Amino acid sequence: MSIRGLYGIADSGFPTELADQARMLERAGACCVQLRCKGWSRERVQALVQRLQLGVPLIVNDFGGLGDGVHRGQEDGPMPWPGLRGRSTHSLEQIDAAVAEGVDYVGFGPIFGTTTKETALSPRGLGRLARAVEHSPVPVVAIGGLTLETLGELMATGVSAWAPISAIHGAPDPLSAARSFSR
Ligand code: TZP
Ligand code: MG
Repeated sequence: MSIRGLYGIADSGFPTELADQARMLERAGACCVQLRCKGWSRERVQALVQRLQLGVPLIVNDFGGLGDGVHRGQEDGPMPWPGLRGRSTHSLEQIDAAVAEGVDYVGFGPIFGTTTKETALSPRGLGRLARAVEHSPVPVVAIGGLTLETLGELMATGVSAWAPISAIHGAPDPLSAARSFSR
């Protein structure tokens, strides 16, 4: 499995059922699907994971030991083992620290302004993303304010994958939007 192209995120902040979001992302060609269920208990996420049968790796935000992998932010504690492991990063120093703990990929962002996640961080921009891509020995997944309009510039940085949320789940036709991101 490689982290490449569309990194799908099913997000509980949107009204469509999480399982339907996840299946739609797989159908659109996402390389993997992350379940981002903010405020959910471990048991509730576990029940969702158990009834989801996807043909791509299922990565769970925050909780380890449920899906094929885990994604954690800077404040979410050490990486569980085994499985695919990803860490959100916002600087080259954080990339170095994530690589030292043995992650399989790093998230990097927010690239642009976002309203999906409350963050005090200023947008990193494409310049810093390009430096992160050059610096990182593991695949970089761009996140934050991504749109189809800026996908070309984003890809020009050489980034391995990208994780748009509202540009997919807030689109009039999410499947069509996801397919356009999946290349
Ligand atoms: N981490 C950094 S920005 C972000 C996360 C989870 C949210 C990205 O959502 P959107 O709607 O694509 O800006
Ligand atoms: Mg987290």
